[in-house]
Amino acid sequence: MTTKTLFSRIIDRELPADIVYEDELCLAFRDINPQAPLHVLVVPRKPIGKLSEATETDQSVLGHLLLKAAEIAKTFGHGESFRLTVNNGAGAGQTVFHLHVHLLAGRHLGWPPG
Ligand code: DGP
Repeated sequence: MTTKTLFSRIIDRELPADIVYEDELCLAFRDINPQAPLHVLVVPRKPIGKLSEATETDQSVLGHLLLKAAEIAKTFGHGESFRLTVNNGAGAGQTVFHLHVHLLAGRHLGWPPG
């Protein structure tokens, strides 16, 4: 038996979340620990553990996540200035092993990130 990821449980409405967008391929909800005025996680319904585990068959869903993240940024008035981040692996700060794109906006975002 495989254990559902935390984000699969949110997708299946077993856990609450502040959902801002959903469609047949992805769900987007506010991060529980926001690092910017707008901090949304864009998550594929398919529980890919991390980006480095994605394959060619995931190409369209990966593109979809980026396009939807940009659309969501625009919806919230940040279409011209936002950052997308994918943490891949514990060493890069990944804590939830269900691929997700962080959408951050609404403040100055320094470079390089920490
Ligand atoms: P990462 O470190 O890249 O794996 O990001 C995981 C993010 O998920 C982190 O910013 C906090 C967020 N998070 C963890 N648990 C929950 C939760 O139960 N609900 C929501 N909305 N966000 C969560």
